[in-house]
Amino acid sequence: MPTLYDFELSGSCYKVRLLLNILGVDYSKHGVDFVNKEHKNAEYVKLNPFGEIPIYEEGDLRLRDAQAILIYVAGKYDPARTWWPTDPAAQARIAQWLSTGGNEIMSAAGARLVKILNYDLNLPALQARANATFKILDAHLANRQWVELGHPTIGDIACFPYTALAGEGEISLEPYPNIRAWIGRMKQLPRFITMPGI
Ligand SMILES: N[C@@H](CCC(=O)N[C@@H](CS)C(=O)NCC(=O)O)C(=O)O
Repeated sequence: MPTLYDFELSGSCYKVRLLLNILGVDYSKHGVDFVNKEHKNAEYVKLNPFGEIPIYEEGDLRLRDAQAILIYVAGKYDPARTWWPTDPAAQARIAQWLSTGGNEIMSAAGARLVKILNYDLNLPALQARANATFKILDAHLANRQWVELGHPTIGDIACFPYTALAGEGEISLEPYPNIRAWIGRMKQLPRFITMPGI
């Protein structure tokens, strides 16, 4: 059975929990004491030299990075291949949003860490970068229901948590009606699960 190194309040771990639940995959959780920086201790860094959560283990496979994990889980556990289709152009379209979810949108995650765990980061810069990203995402969603392909994919899952949690970093989604509508659609997905703050 797969194991997810997990922290309940992590949006990056939640991305993986959400897809595993949607696809009905049985897995066990290995709790990481993120608040007390267990992810930086020597034992943990042997598993992920970047000192970050999540980590996903299945048999001999160990993966770090939520986006990589989404690709693996969707490729392996979604026989219909709707969440991560096999067509190269479809994969590349989705990968654009996997990258956005793991990069630009992480500015909102950083802002949230400042507000909820007192991280010493540049809050206004993070909020500004997140807002610039949300402006682009909102425009992209103006004539679409999902980030690509007209149906939900792992691109949506990668972008969802830290967008939906933006308020915890004091980033308002009020200016972004298309994002708010997309969040509403995400919450209606069959087998959707939530996390604190969403
Ligand atoms: N590229 C990684 C980044 C994940 C990430 O930033 N995780 C945060 C928690 S949500 C973390 O472990 N940060 C390390 C720290 O704050 O010390 C991914 O997308 O999975």
